[in-house]
Amino acid sequence: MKHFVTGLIAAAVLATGAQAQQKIVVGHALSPTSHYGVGAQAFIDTLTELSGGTFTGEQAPAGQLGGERDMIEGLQIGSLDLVITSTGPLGNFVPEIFALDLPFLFRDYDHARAVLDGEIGQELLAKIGENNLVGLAWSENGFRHITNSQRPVTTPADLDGLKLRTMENKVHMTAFSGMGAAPTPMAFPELFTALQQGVVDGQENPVTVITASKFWEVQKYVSLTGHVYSPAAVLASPILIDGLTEEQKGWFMEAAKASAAATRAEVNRLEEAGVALLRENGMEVITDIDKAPFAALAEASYSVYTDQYGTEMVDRIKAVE
Ligand code: EAX
Repeated sequence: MKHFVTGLIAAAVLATGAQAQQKIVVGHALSPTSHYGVGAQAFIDTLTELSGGTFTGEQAPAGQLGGERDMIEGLQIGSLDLVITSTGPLGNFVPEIFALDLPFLFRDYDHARAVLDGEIGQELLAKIGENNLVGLAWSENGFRHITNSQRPVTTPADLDGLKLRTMENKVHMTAFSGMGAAPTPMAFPELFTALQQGVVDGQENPVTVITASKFWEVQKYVSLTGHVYSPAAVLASPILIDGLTEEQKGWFMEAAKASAAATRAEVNRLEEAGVALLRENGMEVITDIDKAPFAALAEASYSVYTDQYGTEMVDRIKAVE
């Protein structure tokens, strides 16, 4: 609530001047220099520019305002304006989104981006809009890989008994149970300490997050399993958006697109440079992985989505060139 109220007071005070001004708070889980940080700044800069300074903004990075689930709830009650979040907890609010979390569904970055930038992406943003949230744009986290402190993981058998932090997402948890790990769902802000203290042995995240969070300080091995593509969404509070004029809504849409583009560019950069960075920081990177046995065991998680919605969306996603 604090930021919303602060925003209102700032707007009221400044309304007595030449032009009302409103500061938008953009929450995310990672560091200000991460791919989300870059995207948050692009949002703020674009919005400020398009609005001629009527709107300004600031980042609330590193889970300052809670985990991704907490921040999404913040949007719904209007205590937070904008969030850049993985889809990890989003399916708990908009179950159709679980389709995007299915393992080994997206072939590569081009495929994922084509799906999200096309008809399917638009449909899913609209679904978000039916659940007391506003989906402004699809941004990106990246293909996820497994890290751990115990042993090199090259086959599913190596996951046996490994306590692995997953996102609070039942598709992911079912997938990792199927692959033989012991999934432990946890909000991201708790993860570094949990790894440090050995509460969990491992976790899975894209190179972007592993580098932004310096997981090499607490993890030895990274296996490039690329087991699931992790989209991110630029979400806004409906309470904020409903109060805007059509012109202002357009600025927010444009700013969200600029944010997603900046984040994707940073994902591209880190996909190029990231593995060397992991090695430089002492991680053992296992690149030669046969994905087929992981995929076969993770298949069970598809029913979390298809039992409710059938296979149509999955087939449509696969068919996108
Ligand atoms: O959105 O929770 C997670 O592992 C996410 O990938 C991370 O917070 C970035």
